[in-house]
Amino acid sequence: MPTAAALTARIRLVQGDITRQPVAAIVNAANSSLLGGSGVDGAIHRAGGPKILEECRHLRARLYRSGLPTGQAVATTGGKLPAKYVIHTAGPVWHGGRQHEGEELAACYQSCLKIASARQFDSVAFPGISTGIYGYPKAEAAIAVREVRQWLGAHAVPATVTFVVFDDENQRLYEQALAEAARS
Ligand code: AR6
Repeated sequence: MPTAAALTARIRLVQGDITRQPVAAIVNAANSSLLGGSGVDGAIHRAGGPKILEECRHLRARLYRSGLPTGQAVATTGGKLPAKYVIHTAGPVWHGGRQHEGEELAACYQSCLKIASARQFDSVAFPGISTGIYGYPKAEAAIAVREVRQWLGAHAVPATVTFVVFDDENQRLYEQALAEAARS
């Protein structure tokens, strides 16, 4: 089991646009259709170009005819992005917190990390899955930090995880969650 300091050294926090991150894979807060949307999903498809959607369409037709279930993830090319791959996950829509949203959100992080590990993606960047259009309270970012730290504690890959936040509020909340996790 790595020390708390060793785990902390493998986690980064960046404020900005996830489509510009020079990592092996970025995570897309997608939806079950896998066919694109707005928010970070729209930004990724715009910046990555049509190859990503092409692969998503194939995946829909072959593996996910009823859509990607909430909490699961699947990887495609990164197209023209600096990241070679995109890991698409379908986060939960927030319904007040009593409909297993927490477990589903945790499952999203686990599914993405499992793919990164299996495919030897050395570095992965996550947006705040579900914290935009899907309405998940931003203050619950600690879930993301906890899941990532747990994973890194037990696995060597990915070597680093970057949390990419867009707004100042998320920046502050993640800083807080990371500092708390580092102390525990
Ligand atoms: N880089 C980093 N973070 C971003 C970016 C960006 N370029 N753009 C937005 N965010 P959202 P969701 C942040 O709404 O809540 C789509 O239509 C944003 O500030 O993109 O999971 C999908 O197709 C927020 O904190 O995703 C689905 O239908 C976080 O990314 C639905 O929205 C997630 O916001 C998914 O909703």
